[in-house]
Amino acid sequence: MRVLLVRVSFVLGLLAAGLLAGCASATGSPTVPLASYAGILPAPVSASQTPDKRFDLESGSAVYAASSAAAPVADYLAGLLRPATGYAVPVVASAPSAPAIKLTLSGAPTVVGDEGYRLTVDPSGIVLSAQTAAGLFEGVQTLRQLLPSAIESRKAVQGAPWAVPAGTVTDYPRYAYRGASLDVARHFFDVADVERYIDDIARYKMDYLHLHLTDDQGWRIAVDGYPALTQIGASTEVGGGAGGYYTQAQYKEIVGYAASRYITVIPEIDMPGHVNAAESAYGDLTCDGKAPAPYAGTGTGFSTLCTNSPAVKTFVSTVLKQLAALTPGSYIDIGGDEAQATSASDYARFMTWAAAQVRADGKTPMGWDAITNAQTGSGAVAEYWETTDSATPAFKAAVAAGTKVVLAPANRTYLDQKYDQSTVLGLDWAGPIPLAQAYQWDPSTYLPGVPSAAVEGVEAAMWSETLTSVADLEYLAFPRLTAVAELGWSPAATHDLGAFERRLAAQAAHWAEAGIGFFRAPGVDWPRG
Ligand code: NGO
Repeated sequence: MRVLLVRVSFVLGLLAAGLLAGCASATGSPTVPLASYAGILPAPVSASQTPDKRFDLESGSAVYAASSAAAPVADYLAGLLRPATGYAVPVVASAPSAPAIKLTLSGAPTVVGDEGYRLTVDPSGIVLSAQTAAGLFEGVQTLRQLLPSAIESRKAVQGAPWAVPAGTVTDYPRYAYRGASLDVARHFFDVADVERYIDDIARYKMDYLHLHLTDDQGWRIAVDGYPALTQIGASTEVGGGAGGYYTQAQYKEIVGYAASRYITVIPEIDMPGHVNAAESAYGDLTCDGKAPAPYAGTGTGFSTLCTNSPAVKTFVSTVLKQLAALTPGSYIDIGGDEAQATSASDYARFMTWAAAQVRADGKTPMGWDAITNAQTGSGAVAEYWETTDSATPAFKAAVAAGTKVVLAPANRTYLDQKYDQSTVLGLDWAGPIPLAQAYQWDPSTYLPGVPSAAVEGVEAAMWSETLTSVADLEYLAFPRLTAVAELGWSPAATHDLGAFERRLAAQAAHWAEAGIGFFRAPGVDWPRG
């Protein structure tokens, strides 16, 4: 009963927010409210809703994969629809007689590109078209937002009619890089936790997961030939907990799971600083040859690899080669932040060498903005995390020479920062970061002296000094993750804080059904619940 009341009060709240219109069942009794195209988040390029018409998903409805390339996304969609509806939702390879949801790789306009889609809903059926399976997947995320929020329940619910309002969406991303990072080093998150976070970011059409795999407090990936990295280097975390690591098989599972959501995993091995965990396992990575004790504090900037030593070169090239082999995507991240314990000249020489190793392994180097003090080559990606918008001359020069930029300004996109002074979780060195601050900026003009053409996209960073569970991650991510996702996906012309806040109000009922806890940020007319 309590659950029911909560659900009804959410619905009432959404009605109050003007984002849902009531609809009636075939018997005329008021039932589940109809979603609105105005609630789609991130805002689509264009959407138009047809009044008074809808498609009803019924017990006989199928998902029709018009080609084998569309089949994996059709399976994924059917998997989303089955639990709550309790319907069989078969995936079929030829046109069914009953109204269906058709997924096709033909007929989408060229403008949708590699990741966009067109969605057409009318009473006789739904057609989702794209040029790639990734585009279909992004369209499915839109479709799921147009269903009643009860579709998110993992148990069968009386949500019928499962109505989708009629209309058309044509949509594609503003930026190629729409990332979220996750620090599994300060606190370890197991495979299931990471997969849950992958699903969280997939909802909002993000396409990169940057995994911060190593830091002073923990080394989280097994490396053949260096067993102590996991035996000793993975044995703790902030606060002294048990830590943990991924075997290479588990890491591959994460990469595969992300790929099934059209998300590319970028592994980060942070160096030449942030290396105490590696050094606690192998003392010859330090210049004095002595292994330091494992570290469970939250300090930064105190450790460094002995950058000129042959043992370090052998170690780093081995690690990078194995990671490259585990990585289907093009980027390998070599960190490079806060190397205060490394001299500037050692830093430049070593990071130039490390970037060349990545290239030799057939990948593109990526790192924090300080890597622009090294020569990382054209097409390398520097991630800007500073709290000011004045990039260094070295950064601007690197961009002029072909370095690409991912924007993750700490005072905008760092999800680990508190929302306000009363937030219990999180750090506040770059914050607090209220929702509007996360949303109100334009990546294309953010850095004076950096042309918009150099900006590959944005990233929402989740550092885990204070975070130990998925619930912690979700509380800090929702809703600010969606602000970064919208900056990455939606056309600049749709940027509007008030409209964004109204879109968020429409998402909240979905989060509640999916068990995603969130911060009720001021400014949003959150449904009661
Ligand atoms: C900084 C630092 C990280 C911290 C994080 C906490 C970067 C790139 N280096 O961001 O080690 O975890 O802040 O907010």
